[in-house]
Amino acid sequence: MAVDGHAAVPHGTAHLPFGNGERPLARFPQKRPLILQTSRPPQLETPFAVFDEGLLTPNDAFFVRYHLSDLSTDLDARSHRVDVGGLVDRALSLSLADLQRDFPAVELVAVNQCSGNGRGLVAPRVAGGQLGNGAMGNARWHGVPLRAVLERAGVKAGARQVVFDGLDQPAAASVPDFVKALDLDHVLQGEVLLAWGMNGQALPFLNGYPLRLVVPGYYGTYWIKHLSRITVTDSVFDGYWMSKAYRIPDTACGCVAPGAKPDRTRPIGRLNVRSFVTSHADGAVVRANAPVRLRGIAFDGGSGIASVAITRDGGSTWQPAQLGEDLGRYSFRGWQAEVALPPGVHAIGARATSQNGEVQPLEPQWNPAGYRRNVVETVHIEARA
Ligand SMILES: Nc1nc2c(c(=O)[nH]1)N[C@H]1C(S)=C(S)[C@@H](COP(=O)(O)O)O[C@H]1N2
Ligand SMILES: [Mo]
Repeated sequence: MAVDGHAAVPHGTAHLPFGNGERPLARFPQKRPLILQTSRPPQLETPFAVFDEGLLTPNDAFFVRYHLSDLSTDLDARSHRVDVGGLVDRALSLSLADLQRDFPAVELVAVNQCSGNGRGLVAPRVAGGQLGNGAMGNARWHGVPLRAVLERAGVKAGARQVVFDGLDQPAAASVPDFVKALDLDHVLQGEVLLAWGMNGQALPFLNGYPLRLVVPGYYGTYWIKHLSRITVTDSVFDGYWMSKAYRIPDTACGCVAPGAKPDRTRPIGRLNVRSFVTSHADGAVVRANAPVRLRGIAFDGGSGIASVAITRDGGSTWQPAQLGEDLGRYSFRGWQAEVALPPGVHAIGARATSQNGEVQPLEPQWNPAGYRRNVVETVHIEARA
């Protein structure tokens, strides 16, 4: 399959909730019209209303993030191979059929969220893709645990990290290839998957066809698409995308005072806790003093959601929401709450608490790259008599 310059056909305009937030809607293969952030490489944001359609984000609406413009034009699930090498007893070269035949497959629902999700809302503004909150999605992933593949290869003593590369390449020599690494200990816990299935279908081309890494609870940056090479190393991998990019301040909150430069940084890791109202967009109008059912989603980095509460007064008082079906601790968790609003404009906030006690902050936490936004978001709803 190929994506060329003619693939993006305008389908109207989206308005993200910040200055210069107008974006064309574009239609790429296997995708419904999505918010076009860049076309080369394709970067597409999910229109927020999609998150009210259900807990699983449909494949054709799932966001797309790339760093490199030279996408493979020769992707084929029959000929694709992933090579496993480095500090192993036996180097492997596995086809999809090998993975499907030789290892027990598993399914897991997990959120893939870009580190910069919501960056366009960060103040003071920071450089990088000015995203609304649609650079996330929740899917049922199908694949084999990387641990089983590494056991087959036999990891040698002294191994420290596992390094991942996909088929996309830089279009300019000045841009480093997109290569990421995880600690071996992390991978050996067993949840990291080599996945070919997404919501019961093959991965869409733009989401990593035919094989991608799924790193439950971790930011999307580690979820390497078109995965082709896995290398076990005895060192901490220091490629550009680990040692320079995708780093956060090495402080307890991962944040610094707005505008400050951190003294030390560390690689970004787990998702922090977030929640959103999905039933009503900012500016929605409802009937005053009649029951209004608010609906939304919440998630965290894998401890699971303990509770969600609603505020109508900037955080002075909170009304508990009811949690919905539990699709697993890495999944979106639905919630709902009923309110009756007197006439006027109401600022409604939802705040989630995770099972490990993490709570969304009422004030935004800042870092230079605009990563890990998780402040309580506000939706204004107007109640009319
Ligand atoms: N091969 C490859 N994999 C990649 C990237 C990339 O540029 N190339 N970007 C990463 C980043 S930063 C994110 S947020 C996720 C996004 O996954 P998606 O495009 O399927 O939504 O892919 C990750 N995997
Ligand atoms: Mo990302």
